[in-house]
Amino acid sequence: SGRRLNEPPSAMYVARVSGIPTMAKLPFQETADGLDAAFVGVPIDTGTSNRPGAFGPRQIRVESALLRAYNSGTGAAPFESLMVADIGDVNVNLYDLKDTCRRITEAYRKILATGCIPLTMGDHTIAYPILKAVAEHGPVGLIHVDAHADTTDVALGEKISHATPFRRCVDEGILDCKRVVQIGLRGSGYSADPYEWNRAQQGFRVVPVEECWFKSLAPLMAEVRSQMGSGAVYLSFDIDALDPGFAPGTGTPEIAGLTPIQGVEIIRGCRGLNLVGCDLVEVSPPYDTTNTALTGANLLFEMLCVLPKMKYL
Ligand SMILES: [Mn+2]
Repeated sequence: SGRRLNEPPSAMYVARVSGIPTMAKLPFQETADGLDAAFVGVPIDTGTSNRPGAFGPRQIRVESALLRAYNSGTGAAPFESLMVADIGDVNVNLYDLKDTCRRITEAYRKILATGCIPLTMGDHTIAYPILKAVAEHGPVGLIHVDAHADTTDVALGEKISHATPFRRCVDEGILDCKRVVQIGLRGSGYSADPYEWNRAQQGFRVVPVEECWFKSLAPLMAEVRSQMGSGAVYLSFDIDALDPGFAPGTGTPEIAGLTPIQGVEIIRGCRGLNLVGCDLVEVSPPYDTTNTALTGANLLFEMLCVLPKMKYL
């Protein structure tokens, strides 16, 4: 097209450890104007119920210095396909989660109005105010990867937290419930069948982790693609979907989770879908004894590599 696109500096020519840590060392710009996709941070942990860590987006950006320009597994060339930048963080209110949600929806209205696809980092509370902006043109499909269903109605008397985003979305008609899948759910519950509301009452497809153990998730994703069809889809990936052996730096870890390979299979399985937004949430650096933020950075790169209009070389 002749359009000059942003690309990360190659570590062949610019030392990886140099520079200001934007996501993938991409240029920073203030707004989404002119972008096809943008990395966005929402640095809050006030919706978290355990082991908080609001510096998740910042730490993912630091670790993302290891990312390179091409996806050697799929051939995706994101920086030859799309104009991408880091547009910094939403100006959150650390002392008022509801006001933060209002600020997020307002910020995402502006981002989406430019035609840009946001790739967001934060805690899981943010999926609700983001989806509220995304669904202003109609309900959307959802691929939700998580250890938890995040469909609690009320906790400690409050309707807004990292446990409630998809409940609020259902309340407000934001989700196309026949096009919702939740993958990797597990752990002890508040009842014997904690997913009954999701499955029986809302018609979500629920894939508990036991259905994921010991196998490739590529066949599952073929089914998910036909469930999603050609309509708008949002991908929300909670890092705690992965086994805490791989990703301990998170607030509410649950044993016996997905492998990073399965996480990548899920994201690569989204290729061809009409993705309108993605997030990677719940990275908590204070509890990160290994590579959780680096894993998060790579999963965000994989998301970028399946966005519409991607070229595969
Ligand atoms: Mn979650």
